[in-house]
Amino acid sequence: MTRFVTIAAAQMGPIARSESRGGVVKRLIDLMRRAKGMGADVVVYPEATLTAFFPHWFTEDEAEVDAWFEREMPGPHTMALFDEARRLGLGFHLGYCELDYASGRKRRFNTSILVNSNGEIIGKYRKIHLPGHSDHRPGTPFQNLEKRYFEVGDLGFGAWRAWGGVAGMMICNDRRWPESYRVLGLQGVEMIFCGYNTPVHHPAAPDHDRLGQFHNELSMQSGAYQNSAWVIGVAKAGVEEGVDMLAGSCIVAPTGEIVARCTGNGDELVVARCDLDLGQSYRETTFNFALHRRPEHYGMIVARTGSVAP
Ligand code: CDT
Repeated sequence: MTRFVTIAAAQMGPIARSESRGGVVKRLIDLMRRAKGMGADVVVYPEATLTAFFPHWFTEDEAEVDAWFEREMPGPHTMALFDEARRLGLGFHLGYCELDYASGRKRRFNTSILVNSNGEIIGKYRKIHLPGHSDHRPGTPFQNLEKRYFEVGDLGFGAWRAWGGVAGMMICNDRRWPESYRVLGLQGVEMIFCGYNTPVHHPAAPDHDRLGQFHNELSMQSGAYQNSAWVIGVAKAGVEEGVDMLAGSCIVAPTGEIVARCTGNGDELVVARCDLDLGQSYRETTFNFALHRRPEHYGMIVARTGSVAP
């Protein structure tokens, strides 16, 4: 029997620096209710959903940084979202900034979770490919300080049985790296959830700006196709505190085709009824890993000629 899951990509418009967590959660709940009305089983929210994307600003004030992070999940503000998901019988994916004390010291991560329709957290991922820099760059129009405010994730790329299939997560910059998809693909992942906060302008390489949407789609479409998986890419869009953010949230099929795409810069939903068996013919033919993938041979040229890498 064919397995279908109806997935909603819940793009968020800009979040003001002054906007409260409670205000954001209201917006999330509104999107969730609308997604339910559109037949969704799962709602996918973006990276760092609960606040403005603060790595765009520099501060040395630890308390100010910590204020952007969640100490518990669900916490006082997010509990309402979990309650609503349970009431509606919907699962969701949420990106947020996590303050963690489990190791005996304070650690900050850029995190995402999978929550089932009983409101239980069933999967957690901490972002691995942190972009940007850790030093203050006052000459640029905005900062990209993820390397300053977050540690590299320590949970690997996991996969979980959920919604009748196998689900995995990556966060924003991870989507540009084939390794992210392949590690998930090797675990048989069938749906990959990825939130992003991508500025239209790239201060370190402005000549890339005109290609922003192309690179976004290129990365996710190739990742989907080469790993026979659905990829759901969900943006924080619009002009947020002076930073123009790339929109274009979309749902990509294992064929590599985009089947649904947001068209605006605000809070917006697109929904696709995803056939989880669609990847099967790719997994059994072109991308039959057991039959065609030959990692034991990939280093041979380096062994013969020496690596040119520095
Ligand atoms: N949040 C995040 O990871 N943003 C980065 C900006 C890098 S500029 C190419 C991204 O990959 O979209």
